[in-house]
Amino acid sequence: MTRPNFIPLPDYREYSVADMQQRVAEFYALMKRRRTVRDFSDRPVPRDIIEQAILTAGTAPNGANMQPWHFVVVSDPDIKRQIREGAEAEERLFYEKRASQAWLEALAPLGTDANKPFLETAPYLIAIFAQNYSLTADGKRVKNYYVSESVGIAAGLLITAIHKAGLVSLTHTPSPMTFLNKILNRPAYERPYLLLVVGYPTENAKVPVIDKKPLDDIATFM
Ligand code: IYR
Repeated sequence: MTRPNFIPLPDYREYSVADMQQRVAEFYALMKRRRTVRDFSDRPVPRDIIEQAILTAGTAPNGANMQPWHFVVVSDPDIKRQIREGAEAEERLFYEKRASQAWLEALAPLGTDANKPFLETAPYLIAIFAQNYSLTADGKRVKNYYVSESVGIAAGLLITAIHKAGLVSLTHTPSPMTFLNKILNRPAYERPYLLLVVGYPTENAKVPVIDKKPLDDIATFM
C-alpha cells in the first residue's frame, strides 16, 4: 500500500468576487461560441497545438488518478482513409438498418448521412480510448474506476482546449467503433470512446440553427 503524501495546495489563486464574475462570464462567452463543425478544411495545424490540448485533457479529474485514457492522433492519410472506410461501413448500417425512425427524426435537423469525407479532409483525427484496465510495470492488469466518467471529462477538456486554441472539432461516434482497435493497433481492454475530428473550418462552413436550453431548464437551485 502506498501511503498518502500531501503537500500544501500549490498554485491556488483566489480572485475578488468582481473578478470571478468577470472571469466566469468571459469563459461562458468563449464557450458559447463553440460549434460542432462538419465542414473541415485540409489546412495543416501545427502538431504542438494538439499536444498541448491533449496535455490539457490529461489534467481531468478521474477515478483514483488511474488516468484511464489513451489518445491516438492520426494525421497519416492512409490511416485516415482506413478510418473513413470503417466508419462509413458502420454508418451505412446505422442509417439503413439500425437507427429507429424516432432516432432518424431527431437527427434530421443536423442533416447528417453516412458519408464522412471530413475523416480524410481534416488534418487530425484524435481517437480517444477508455482503458478498463491499466497494465502494471510487470504486465499485470489492474482494474480502473469510473472509466466512462473520467474519459468523458477528459474529452470535454480536450474539446474546450481545441476551441480555446481557435480550431474546431466534431465529436464523431460511429457505432460500434471496434474497427478503431484494429486499425490503430490498440489492445482489446481499451474501448474506443470517441473519435474527435480536429482542424480549421472551411471558409463557407455551415452549421445547423439550434439553441441551448435556458438556465431554468438545466438547473435547479434549492
Ligand atoms: N453517428 C451518426 C449518427 C449521429 C448520431 C447522433 I446522437 C448525432 O448527434 C449525430 C450523428 C453520424 O455521425 O452520422
